[in-house]
Amino acid sequence: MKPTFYLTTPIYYVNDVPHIGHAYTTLAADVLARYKRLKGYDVFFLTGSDEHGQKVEKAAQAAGETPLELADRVVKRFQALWEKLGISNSDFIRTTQERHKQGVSHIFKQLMDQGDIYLGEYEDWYCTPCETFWTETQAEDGKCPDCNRPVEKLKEESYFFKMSAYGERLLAHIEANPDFIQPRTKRNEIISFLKEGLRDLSVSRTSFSWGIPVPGNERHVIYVWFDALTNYITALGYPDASGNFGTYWPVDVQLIGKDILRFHAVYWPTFLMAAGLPLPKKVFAHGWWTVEGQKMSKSLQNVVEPNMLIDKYGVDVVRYFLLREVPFGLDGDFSHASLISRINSDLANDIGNLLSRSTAMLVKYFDGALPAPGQLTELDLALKSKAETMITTVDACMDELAFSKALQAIWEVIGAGNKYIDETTPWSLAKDPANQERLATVMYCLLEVQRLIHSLVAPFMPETAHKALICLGWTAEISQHDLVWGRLAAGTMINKAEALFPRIETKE
Ligand code: ME8
Repeated sequence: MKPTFYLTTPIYYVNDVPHIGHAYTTLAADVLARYKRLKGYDVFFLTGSDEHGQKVEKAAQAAGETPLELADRVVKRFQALWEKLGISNSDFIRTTQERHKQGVSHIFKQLMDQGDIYLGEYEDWYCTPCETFWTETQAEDGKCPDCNRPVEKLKEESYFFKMSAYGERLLAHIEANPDFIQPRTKRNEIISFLKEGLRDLSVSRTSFSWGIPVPGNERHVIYVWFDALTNYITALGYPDASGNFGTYWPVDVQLIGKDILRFHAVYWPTFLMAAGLPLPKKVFAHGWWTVEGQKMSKSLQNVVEPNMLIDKYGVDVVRYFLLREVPFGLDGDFSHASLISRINSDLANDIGNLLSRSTAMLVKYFDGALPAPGQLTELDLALKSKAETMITTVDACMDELAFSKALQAIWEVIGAGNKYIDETTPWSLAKDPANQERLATVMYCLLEVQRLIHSLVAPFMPETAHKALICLGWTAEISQHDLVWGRLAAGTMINKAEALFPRIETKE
């Protein structure tokens, strides 16, 4: 039986349309999912949409729709983008689906029955025009942080989750499992937060109605984060453990942006502890993208639309750029200049050129039939050994979610391949029939190294790798057993490759 691997993205709010920030998390998850499948795992990859709560209710009101009409409309845009980006998710959960609502009611009721959720009173600052509660610190100077109008102290009946009872256990868990929260700086933030002690958490609202009703008290709807976080188990069929839930839980990796770490590293694990369920193995919070040095926002009108980028540059360029440009876990900046520079140097020059040069030579010197290699020289062995190192380095990087470092390791071998051509000068070997065996060896090494390169490029740029591997005469699925030197058989017919990536001409 294959080992399982379950990974998730956040479920995105349907009050906003997808932008590169959302695409980034989903893309990173997709690359990891594809890599794990290649390594022989039975992968379950979940994404979805977060459709309840006041934000969505308000956005629907503003658009003159019901919340569900709004959700139906926006969710299609997310799903269409994921398809266009080549996202290979196994399922897509919507929090308005029956399977989700039932699972949420189930866990909420269990926690109520065992006394971990109790009815109490919520007292905080309230902005009536905005219908929003604010904490003491948020409502600084007695003003609403949204509209700046005065707030008043208000009491509201609310259900509370006994989060305070789980803080110490969670802290002990984090300390005993150094890889649970990553990267390390984020882990430290959560540890400091927990050391201050946890308060009980208000987990229901009565001020609006767009949500899942509290079991047995329909005046309350369940707090949107309690509802949303539970998606990671309801999508697996929780509470029924006979199917996917039994197979895939606990989740191996939860990918999120740094903005929602506290929800995933504090609230979610304490809910799970209370429910007696195992905790996620890893939560990884990545950084945020700015655009040309500025925060991405609707009011600045600088929101980068992935559809537009894909139409202009192609899906693999977008996939490559987002994962190569910034080390996963750090903040990064999106700029057109750096995108174009990556296209021209890494893609057109490095990986594209290597393939077109070498396949053209093979067609020219051997009529497209891959020759068997002779004895490998030191130069050839050095290339082979670089390819082998790449395979182990990429594997280690993927375990750490160091996508950019993995790509760097692949590009080092691409660079070595181009250098190998310059050093072996096949065009001069071809001039003398006495060098035929040496030429055969050189050509074999050149094509075999690219088979390995493109096998590892495949999770990042599936279309590009597919095109390249077909030129290299490799039509089989890529499997981990083929991640060894020498699998490309002599006699394989090789096709001359078209340029994989056209250069983008820019005015100085
Ligand atoms: O928070 N850079 O949904 P959301 C990088 N529904 N990533 C970004 C980004 C940026 N500028 N902007 C957004 C929610 N993201 C909740 C989640 S999960 C149970 C519920 C990404 O639509 C990043 O992954 O606001 C962030 O965590 C997510 O989008 C927030 O999406």
